[in-house]
Amino acid sequence: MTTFRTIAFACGLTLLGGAAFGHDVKFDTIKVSHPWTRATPKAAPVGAGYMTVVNTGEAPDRLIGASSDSSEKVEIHDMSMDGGIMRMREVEGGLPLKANGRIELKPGGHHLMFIGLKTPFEPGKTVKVTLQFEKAGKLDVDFLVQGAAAPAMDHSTMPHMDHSGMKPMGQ
Ligand SMILES: [Cu+2]
Repeated sequence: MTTFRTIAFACGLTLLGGAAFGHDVKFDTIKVSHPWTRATPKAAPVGAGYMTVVNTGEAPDRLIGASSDSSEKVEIHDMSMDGGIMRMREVEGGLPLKANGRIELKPGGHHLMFIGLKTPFEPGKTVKVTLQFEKAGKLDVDFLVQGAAAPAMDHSTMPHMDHSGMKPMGQ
């Protein structure tokens, strides 16, 4: 599917610094560090999740999907600039994870997209997510909800970001 979306308002705001706190979840050959998400305004349709996934095994693996009771579905997204507008799309086939490699899901890049939120994400709470790996299988991870008033945007990493195509966060 090549569904380009312009609903970048939730995961397009590149508020960095969210990895300053967090926790690790170890599962056989997979370690997930600092899984976190951001608090969402009331009635927000989507949220974004971030984490670092480390493959400590000797064989490659692949993050092929995720699910959560918190939302109707969870997709793996990529984000890119297109003519000054930030767009994101679902990653086909998931994210490859090399042997002894890592993938980082972070603002402005790959992220989990929670679509159809059932309740807002509240600061200090956790969002339960089941990650699905091709070889390692399912891994339950609690994503910490960070306050929406996160540290300011770092334009040095995304100098050409244009917010004009985004909806406000409506806080
Ligand atoms: Cu997204």
